[in-house]
Amino acid sequence: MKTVFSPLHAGHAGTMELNNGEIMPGFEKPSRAEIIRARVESEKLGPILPPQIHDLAAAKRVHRADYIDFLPTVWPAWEAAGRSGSALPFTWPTRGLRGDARPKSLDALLGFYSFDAGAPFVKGTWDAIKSSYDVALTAAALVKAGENTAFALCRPPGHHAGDAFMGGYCYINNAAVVAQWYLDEGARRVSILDVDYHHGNGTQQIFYSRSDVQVLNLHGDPMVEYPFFLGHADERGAGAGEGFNVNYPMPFGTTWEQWNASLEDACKKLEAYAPDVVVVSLGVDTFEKDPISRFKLRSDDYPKIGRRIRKLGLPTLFVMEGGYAVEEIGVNAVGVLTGFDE
Ligand code: Q9C
Ligand code: ZN
Repeated sequence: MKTVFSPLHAGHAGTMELNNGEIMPGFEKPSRAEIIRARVESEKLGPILPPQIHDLAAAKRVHRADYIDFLPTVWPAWEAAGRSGSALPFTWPTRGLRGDARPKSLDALLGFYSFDAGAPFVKGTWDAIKSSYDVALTAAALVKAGENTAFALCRPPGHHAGDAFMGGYCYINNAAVVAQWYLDEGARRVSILDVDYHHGNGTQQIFYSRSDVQVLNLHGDPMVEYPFFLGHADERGAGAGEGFNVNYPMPFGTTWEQWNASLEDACKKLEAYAPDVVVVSLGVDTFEKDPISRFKLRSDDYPKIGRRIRKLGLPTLFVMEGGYAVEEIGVNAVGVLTGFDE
C-alpha cells in the first residue's frame, strides 16, 4: 500500500492544551506522525509519496467558506496583536447567545469557529493543516486511479471538525473532504468507518441529513467521554439521512471482544449499503496504554481490524486520525494496514 506524507506537519509543534486543570504540552504532537512514518518504512508497507498541492475548493464542499478562509488568518493576526504561545479561544456562543452574528475580534472569532479550546494555532499550524488536507486528497486520488487502498498519513487529524467549527486537535475534516471528493468525482455512495476512540462529531454533523454518505462511528460513550455532546446511539440521521448515521458508543474498559462485535455490526451495515469506496477514519487511541483514552485494545488486535476491513472487498482509503501512546503508535497504526495488505 502506498502512503502519502508531508513533512510540513512538523511546524504544528509546541502546542498547549488544558488537561485536568493544568496547561500542559499538547498530546497531539509531531512525533506521532514521524513514528508512524518510520514504521511504514521499517515494515516495508510500500512507497511513501509527497502530496500534490490542491486549492481549497474541495474543503469548501464540506466546510463553510468563511470558516476555511478564517483558518490561515489566525496566526498572523495573533502575532500582529503581539501575542505568543498558542492561539486559543476562551468564549463560545452557546445556548442563549448569538451564534449567528459573526464578530470582528480575533478572540471572538476563535470561539465563533470552535466547540472547545482543543485546536491551538502556532506559527506552523496553517501550513500543517493545509499539508494534511493535501495528503488526504492525494491519497484519495490513488484509490480513484485504481489502487485498492492507500494510507493518508494526515496530521493534524480531522474528524472533530464540522462544517464551521474546529476542536479536539482538528481543523479541516480530511475524511469528510475526501468522501465528498469521491462523490464529486462520480461515486454514488461513500461509507466512512470511524474507528478512532472518540466520536467523530464533525463527520456526523457534516453528513447528518444525507443519504449519499453513510457514517459509522465506534467510540467511547459520550455520556462519560469526550466530545460528550454528540455520539449517542439514538442519533440515526435526519430527513433524507435517516438511517445513514450509526453510532456504537461503548463503555470504559471495552476490550477487543466487545469492540469487535460493534465492528462486525458496522461492517454488516456497510456491506448492505454497498458503497463505491470506504474511507476509514483511523485512530488508534483505542489502545490499552493510550494516555487520554479508556479502551483496552492490544497491539495484536490492530491487524485484525485491517483484515476485517479488507474482507469488505471494497476500495479503501485509510485517513489517520488520533492515537497518543506515541511509543506504540507506529506498531498499532501500521498494524491495521499490514493486516489489510496480507
Ligand atoms: N485535554 C482525536 O483523537 N481531549 N482527538 C480533551 C482535555 C480531547 C482527541 C481532554 C481529545 C481530542 C482526533
Ligand atoms: Zn481520538
